[in-house]
Amino acid sequence: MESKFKRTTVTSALPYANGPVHIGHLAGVYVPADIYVRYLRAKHEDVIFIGGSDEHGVPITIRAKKEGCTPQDVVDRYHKLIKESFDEFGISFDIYSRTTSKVHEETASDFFRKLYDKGEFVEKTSEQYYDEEAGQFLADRYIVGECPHCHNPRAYGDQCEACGTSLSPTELINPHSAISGSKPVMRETRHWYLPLDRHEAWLRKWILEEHKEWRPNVYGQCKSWLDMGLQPRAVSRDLDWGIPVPVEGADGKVLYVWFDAPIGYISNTKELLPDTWEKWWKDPETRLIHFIGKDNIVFHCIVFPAMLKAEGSYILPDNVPANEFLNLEGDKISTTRNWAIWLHEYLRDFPGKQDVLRYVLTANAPETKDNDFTWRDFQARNNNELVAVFGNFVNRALVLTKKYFDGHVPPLGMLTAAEDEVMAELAAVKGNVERLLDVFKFRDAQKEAMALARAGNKYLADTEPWKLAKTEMGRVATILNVSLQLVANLAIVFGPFLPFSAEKLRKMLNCDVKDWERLGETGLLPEGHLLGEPELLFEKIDDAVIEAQVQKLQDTKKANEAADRKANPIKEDAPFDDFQRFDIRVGTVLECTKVPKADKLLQFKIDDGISTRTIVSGIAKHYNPEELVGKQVCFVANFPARKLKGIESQGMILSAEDLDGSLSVITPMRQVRPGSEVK
Ligand code: B3M
Ligand code: ZN
Repeated sequence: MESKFKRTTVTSALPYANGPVHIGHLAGVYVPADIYVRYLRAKHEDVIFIGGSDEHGVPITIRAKKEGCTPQDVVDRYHKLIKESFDEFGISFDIYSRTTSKVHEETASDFFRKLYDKGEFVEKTSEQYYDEEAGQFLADRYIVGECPHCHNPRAYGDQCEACGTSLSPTELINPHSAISGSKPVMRETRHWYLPLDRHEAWLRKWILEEHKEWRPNVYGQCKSWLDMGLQPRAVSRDLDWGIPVPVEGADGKVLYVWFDAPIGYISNTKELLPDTWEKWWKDPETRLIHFIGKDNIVFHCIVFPAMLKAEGSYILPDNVPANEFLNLEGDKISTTRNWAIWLHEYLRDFPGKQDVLRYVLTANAPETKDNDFTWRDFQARNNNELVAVFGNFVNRALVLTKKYFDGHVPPLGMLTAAEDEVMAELAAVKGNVERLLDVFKFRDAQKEAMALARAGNKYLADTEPWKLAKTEMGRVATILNVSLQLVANLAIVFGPFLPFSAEKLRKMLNCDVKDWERLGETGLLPEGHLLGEPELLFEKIDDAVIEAQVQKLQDTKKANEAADRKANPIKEDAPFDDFQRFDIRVGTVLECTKVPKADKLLQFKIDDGISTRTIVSGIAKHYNPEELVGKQVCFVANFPARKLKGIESQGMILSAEDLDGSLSVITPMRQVRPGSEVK
């Protein structure tokens, strides 16, 4: 199909430079974007790949406060780390710059000014949360409280990370300052708003009618935003970190990070191509594609397009292939809880195995729903697919050629049904992969590429050339010729997905074949061509290596649980009367024994001053029964009796829970008469 486009501008979300990047970033945004760009380059299309760090906004200043350094220190450190991780994973940006660059500050500032001059903003004074202790307004993540939708107690003023809803600070229940913890007051402040309501009509038509091909998750999110009705959005903030609002009387105000960050795509293009950047952003023959994660959909499909339209000279995105989230071992990836596989740590633990992670993340890409990364799956895909299928096929083809033909591509003889079958697979692969990549179905596309390796592997297993070596050298030659052509095709088709392995293959084949148009050809390697040295393309990953990674995550989980207990907040106010209804007494332990077949339970006989009562308590892991005999304990005396392991328990012994979950029985400081009331 002839495309109406001459060139493609590919952007990938600018990660906040407030921490390292993890597998969720890679899976959601950067690997798919990189596959796409490498694919277009292999087709010799005109494409640029724009990336960079997002260095403004509250996430950065919060991190600086936590670390006791300046926001500039934070972004300098993480920009470098992030950029290195991307480089190492072969994310082939044409530029990876930053939103603190001079070009960006000018570009964003001019952009604001242009909209301001055109009357595209409305100015409004409103009351916003203000922290009197810290002496500042509480924008976005500076305010935390309970989510009105899912009741997560740690939702932010701009978003609840538990349920994904975007919020405004005034929606939070029990809001408090993330800086001082204090209860904020309302104070008046003046800001500039982008009146999205004015843009609603054309946005509806543009997205809902003209972009029905967008992924269902993207289209659906846009539709629900549009159906709710769009509201004006503030594009400035009261903060001291960011790009100053470039108008009179705006002291102490900066551009909202979500206003300047997407302009970063434009600034970075300008920095890359100072003379020709405009054609990549303003020519209707340019196709603009934004790769992002699902939490950024509204900004890229509604807010940024409205900004571009308001400016007037820009094109709009043609597609926004947003991914859902990747979870890790069943739990949501969380930077603050260190529940992540950090790229720089992966590289340290698995040097040279970038492609393995790329492969697994694509095979499990969260394209249509959230997906889970597990180390077991990682190992299985490496061992059963990359090693046992792809690597095994390549290795056999090359090693046998070296053995029987001294590393020269042998001549092709008569073809049989086995060749017909594998050639049919080869003939189909280009069309199959293209059809999928053209619509951003990376995971299925990679599956098709793998199907070719599988077909090759099966072909060798079926034809068993090693058994024919003494008797039918002509047949062996044919089989190896066909196999080597398949290997050369694998180098092309896997180029976008596994760039390091494709490079290795080209070296082993001593052939620089990359050209996508040649995919499917049966004569990529001429007869007599001398191959390079065979090497292992992938290697098995042992159980011990995987177990160490699983253990590391378990340790993190334990540490998080301990921290949660520490952070265990005080419950809501309760009336004194409620407390008085509980009859808490001191008793002396007369007997204490383990409950058979219950590893947590101890059975007590307690002198309660009136009689002897039996209480069963779940503290067996924390005490030897003998230690407790003769001690005084506190217990709730008026709970209805209940049966535990067949024993009737007449009360509940009180303990304090420590950070690590260990329990310590509550005991009065001085001996008291059994039956004394605790009040
Ligand atoms: N930095 C949010 C994020 O990292 C934001 C993306 C900006 S893209 C212009 O998820
Ligand atoms: Zn929520």
